[in-house]
Amino acid sequence: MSLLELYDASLLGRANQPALECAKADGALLSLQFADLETRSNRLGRLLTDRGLRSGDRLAFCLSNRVEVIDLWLACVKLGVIVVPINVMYKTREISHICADASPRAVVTTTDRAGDFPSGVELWDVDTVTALAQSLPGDRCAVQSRADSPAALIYTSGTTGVAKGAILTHGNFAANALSLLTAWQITPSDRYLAALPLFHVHGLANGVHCWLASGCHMRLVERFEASRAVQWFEEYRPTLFFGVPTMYVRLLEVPVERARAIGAQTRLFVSGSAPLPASVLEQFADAFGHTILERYGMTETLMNVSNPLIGERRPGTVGRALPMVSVEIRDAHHRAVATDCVGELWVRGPNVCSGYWQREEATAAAFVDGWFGTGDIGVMSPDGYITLQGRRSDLIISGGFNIYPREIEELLTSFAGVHEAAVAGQPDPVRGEVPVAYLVCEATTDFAAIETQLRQELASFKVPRAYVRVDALPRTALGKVQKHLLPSRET
Ligand code: MCA
Ligand code: AMP
Repeated sequence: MSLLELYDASLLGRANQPALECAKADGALLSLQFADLETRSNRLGRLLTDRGLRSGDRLAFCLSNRVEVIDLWLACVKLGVIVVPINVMYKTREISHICADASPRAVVTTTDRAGDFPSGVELWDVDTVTALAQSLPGDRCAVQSRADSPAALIYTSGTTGVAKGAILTHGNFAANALSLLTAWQITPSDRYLAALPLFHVHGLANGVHCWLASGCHMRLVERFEASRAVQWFEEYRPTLFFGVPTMYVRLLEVPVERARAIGAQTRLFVSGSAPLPASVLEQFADAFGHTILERYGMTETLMNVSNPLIGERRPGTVGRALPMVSVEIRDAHHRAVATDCVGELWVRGPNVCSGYWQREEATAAAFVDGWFGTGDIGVMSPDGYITLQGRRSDLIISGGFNIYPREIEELLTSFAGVHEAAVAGQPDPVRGEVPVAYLVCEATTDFAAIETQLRQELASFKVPRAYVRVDALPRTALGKVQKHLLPSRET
């Protein structure tokens, strides 16, 4: 099944229904029906075809949330072109790796970002592309994709710190959407406030796909801003909100009467991408009158596990396996462990990616007999609720964005005078965790100079919030750094 068949119930079946609203460059609200989205993406598809893009080619985008990302996604799905989203916060080094690995035909971006791209990468200005497409025919021209045809390469890192492109197929996105629609009972009468970035799975595979597959209404905002969130909730009156824990922490600042009113009009608040602290869940319930529904997923697998819409949303757990998804907790020898015993989560289902782009070894290492090893450690209760307890790797999650310490450690040790480096997550009440760097270095090492250089090379959320000089890194007999023994500190 091509994803387009899933979208057609909305694009064609609900053609004259309101579909989407978002702010235009001048601040005025743009309102579109599904028929408008169909025509806009057909026109863009013509332009992509005229520029030589064919099924299986890659096209990247590096954009904040805007309607053109939706046009681009739909046009690519229609043509079988594989979309490569790039985090807008990434700097040249991070972008260069993705471009070299995925070799996209072009990157759709804004002119102000041109300096961040390596030479040799073809850049298409989003406004120019949109303007040119407007004069092209608006009738549909689509190729037939299959469930196993790749729809997107989404970059995510393993313990190595080298980002790999998870190959997500039409079938993966369709299965995820159908599973969430069923589990969370999303219907055409829902109103979804989309504040998550569309370059990640949470905003794209969950947000955009629940919208398109259900035919509900979506308000797309450029990015989440705590100071404007109340206004969006009060004006748009969403029934549905998906967020990362940092967003819910920020929403706790909403005055209590307004929080109650927002809660009264909203049907469902979902949290994921990072652990939701039980205290936030409780405070949110007091203020908004809603128990946030927490779920768990990964870029490679889309959504695996969710607390129920109806039934007990158990605090501290991520709930039970979603429809069509099998979850097993296993020991190091791939044997399933008993309930209440700790192990690694393995998953299998139509939601799981087909592997990593052009990385056979990494793909082979990730799968055993069709099961994918998530690297997440947890336990399952006798009634199937899963509690996550950590990760096999030392991944840091800050504001819902992933940080791989190894990437930063390698940069740090490239500075003259820095002999050894370890980066560890420090608890943070708003972002969940923030990175802190521990350095074995010369007395003359200039942390400010290191910071300046790192800001040029790393997305801002990856830049350490503090630098700590240590005499030595605590290591095991085998030389592995024991990060839990690093001195904790105030940031
Ligand atoms: C944050 N910043 C951004 C954006 N978001 N810059 C550009 N575009 C964005 N979308 C930058 C800010 O400029 C600032 O940079 C810093 O991040 C913090 O921003 P601030 O306004 O203080 O925001 P906040 O209140 O701390 O909230 C941050 C946030 C953001 C909005 C919650 O972290 C966010 O959008 N997180 C979502 C991540 C996400 O979608 N993860 C899903 C991954 P500076 O530091 O320079 O001041 S997919 C996944 O994990 C799996 C599959 C799953 O289960 O979902
Ligand atoms: P990513 O590689 O960006 O797809 O991040 C996926 C990782 O985010 C998972 O492997 C988990 O470690 C983490 N994650 C996602 N949802 C949750 C959640 N609800 N609670 C704790 N961790 C989560």
